[in-house]
Amino acid sequence: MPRQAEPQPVRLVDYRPPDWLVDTVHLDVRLDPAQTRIRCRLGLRPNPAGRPDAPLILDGDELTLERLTLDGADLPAGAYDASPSRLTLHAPPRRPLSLEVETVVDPSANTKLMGLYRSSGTYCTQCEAEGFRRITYFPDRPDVLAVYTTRIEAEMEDAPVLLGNGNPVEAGPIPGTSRHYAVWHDPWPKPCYLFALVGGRLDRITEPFVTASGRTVELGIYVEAGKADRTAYAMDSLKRSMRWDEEAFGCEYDLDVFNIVAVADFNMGAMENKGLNVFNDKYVLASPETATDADYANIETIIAHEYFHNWTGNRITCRDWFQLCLKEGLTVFRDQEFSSDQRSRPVKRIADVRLLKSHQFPEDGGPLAHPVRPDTYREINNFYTATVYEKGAEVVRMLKTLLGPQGFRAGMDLYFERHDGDAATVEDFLACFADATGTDLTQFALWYAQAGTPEVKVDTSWDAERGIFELLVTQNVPPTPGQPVKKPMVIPLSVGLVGPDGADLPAVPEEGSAGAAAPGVLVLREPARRFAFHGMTARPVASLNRGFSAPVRLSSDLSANDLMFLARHDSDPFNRFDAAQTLALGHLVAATLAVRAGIKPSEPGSLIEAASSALADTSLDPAFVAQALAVPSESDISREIGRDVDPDAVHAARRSLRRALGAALAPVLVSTYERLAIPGPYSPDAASAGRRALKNTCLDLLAEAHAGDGIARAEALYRAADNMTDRFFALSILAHTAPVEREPALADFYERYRNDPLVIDKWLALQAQIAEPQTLERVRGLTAHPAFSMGNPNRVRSLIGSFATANLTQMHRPDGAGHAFVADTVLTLDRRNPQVAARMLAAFKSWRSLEPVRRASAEAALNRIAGQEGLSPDVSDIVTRSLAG
Ligand code: B3K
Ligand code: ZN
Repeated sequence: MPRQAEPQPVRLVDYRPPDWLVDTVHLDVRLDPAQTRIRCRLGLRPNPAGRPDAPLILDGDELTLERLTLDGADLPAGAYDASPSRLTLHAPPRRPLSLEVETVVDPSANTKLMGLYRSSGTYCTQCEAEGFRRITYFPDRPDVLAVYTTRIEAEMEDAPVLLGNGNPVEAGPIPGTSRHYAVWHDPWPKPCYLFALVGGRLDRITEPFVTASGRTVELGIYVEAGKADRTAYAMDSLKRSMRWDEEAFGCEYDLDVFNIVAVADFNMGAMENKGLNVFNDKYVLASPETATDADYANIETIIAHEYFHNWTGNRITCRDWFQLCLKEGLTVFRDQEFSSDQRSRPVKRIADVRLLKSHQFPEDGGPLAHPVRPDTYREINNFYTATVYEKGAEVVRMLKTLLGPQGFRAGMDLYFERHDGDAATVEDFLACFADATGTDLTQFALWYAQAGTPEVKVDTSWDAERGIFELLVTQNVPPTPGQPVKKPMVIPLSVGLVGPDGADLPAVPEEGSAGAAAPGVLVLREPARRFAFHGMTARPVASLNRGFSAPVRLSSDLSANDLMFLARHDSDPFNRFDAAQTLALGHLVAATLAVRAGIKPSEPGSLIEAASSALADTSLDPAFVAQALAVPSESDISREIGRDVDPDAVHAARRSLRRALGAALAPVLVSTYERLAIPGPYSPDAASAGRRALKNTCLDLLAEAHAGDGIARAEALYRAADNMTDRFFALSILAHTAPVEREPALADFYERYRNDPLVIDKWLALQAQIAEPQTLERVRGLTAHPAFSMGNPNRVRSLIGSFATANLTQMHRPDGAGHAFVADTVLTLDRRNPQVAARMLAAFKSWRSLEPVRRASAEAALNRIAGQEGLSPDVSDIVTRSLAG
């Protein structure tokens, strides 16, 4: 295979408005498993803001042109050029044109799952970011907005359900044939990445929803035959999302129908196509017997996220793909707020920050670091990252912190009013908040432009004589690829001063905090600044960055005693949790270094004390206590260590802390476990889920310590469980802590659920995560198991993705076999599905922080990939950036 020409990077500074606009798109799609014929008629006109005399260039990807007419007439041969990736009309007349293009595609052969493909017999599409060009030639860029009418035709038998964007117009049989058709019309102009169609044999549930202004919308969820009984929670989540968006943001739904289709083969979680969301079935289907509490929570969040895109993404879309965070960061913020309102706000915040630290911080600290709004890309699909999504959401959250709830809402209202129907930019977005509140956001905008996690250091001082408590706050933004020197950022630090009795003291600094931030929010804009608090009668303990108000790495001179005190008394639940985590992380880092040096780690006395007091406080939300008991992850510890990381030492240190906790707390863990093991029917609500989380966390620590009959209890729970949360948690405990009991339980689990691929995914993922040297062979073996398929992204992510990202000791085996295996898989997968391959390759993102032996092996694996001919642009981009610098 010839080496592919390096695709030229796309740069934000090169943005130019389109030369041609598309007002209308009429599609006629004749579905066929191998030869789907697409006739597409475009109503085009020259863009007054474009270049005069510009050719008309339409994007394509692996397309064959079957027919082309302009205003109804064939074009002379020299008037155009057609290649699989481009259709050019050299000198089209500068007036409104009607261009008709016919293409034929093979949905069954489409293994990239971009464009039109078949998933378990269902025809479906995925167009974001650049998949529409795999269906027809089109100016495939988000600032070309058109009104779409779609006629879909198929064999009645093959695809009795035919769905498109917008509202249904007409449908019926095609007389004299076995085929039928449906016409859909979407009145809202949209970019082509929001186009979708679906055809298949699908079951459906529907429910009406009455909007705030009294319109009735028909909601539909479509699933594979026989699975309609697993859609109730998704439907309920959808209705709650629609109501919440009306109440929290004044956003009402705008079509007569809203449809969701669940498919089994999907590159990501879900897709917000206008009026026709397509979902990975994992985020739709749930029953107590097959889904865990975490699955239910994910379904709620993702249903909400895609629905919220209707306003933040669809009604207001992105001018270009550099603006991705404009829809993604903002929509993640909105789904986080929704879930916080539906569940426990502090627990949700803890979970979100955990995710940010475990996924985004390592990205920001490694070779793949990029700004929330990148300014260059080779392959846009590689930028659907934790930085764009999760850090993007944190940036929106900081805006709210800085402007206050009213100021924030005023800015959002102005954004919807000013930009409805637009393809907007981050500047447009920020201007709304600046204008609505009279705030200068110039420096704040650096959050979108500068990569890297800011490091904030706080030094406290106490002048007992004058009653002055002072914080010296400094910031430093570390260098990242392409950005060696950084400017200081605007950092809103929510701070509390906790008095000796545990109550908050007034935290108003002497000079007032600059900016309009709420009381208790200090705003750091300079490299360093002092905040003084006068009139203090006793030395307070500073509770810093409450609620994780800024996504920074914070260090301070708080002592272990201060942290213990905060873990007990802080009125901010997030910081109560965080203080305990900081203590635990400190212990684990020291213990890891001790293990490496062959020294015995110190006893975790104060951690046991903190855990014991959390367990004893029955006034606390069980979900919160479960989070407080969860020992920082191996990836957290590795990140904290930063360099020369030995994953085996990390694992050993973490395991020994868990054992110590389990052994020391056995009696209270047993009593808590027994107290919370309440029989009764399963309910996925947050309170019940929280009780299960705490109960199972207790059991996990007991089993780890081989105390309190932990293993026997886990076996009993596995057998008696009436829901997947308990059964799978019990299985996980056995898999990780009981090598003997593990195998029969795994075999039993497979037999019970062998016909349920989503449950089998859990089984695959669990086995891939076992931290022992035999796991690689086990995973290799499972790739040949009938339940596994390289063609299904969920299977691949469950088995190999879990191994690569959630089993650090085995992925980073010192003999390099883990790296080699993942590299081989990436190469195999790249020929079939480059997006999934590239995402798996990103598991190497922290390779430089490994100790030398493992680092060399990771580098060799990356170099081997880089040396392959014919890599996809997706994999080539990740491997090049991973190795650079
Ligand atoms: N917008 C889609 C993600 C598309 C990913 C394309 N590679 C789902 C979401 O974020 O809501
Ligand atoms: Zn999204």
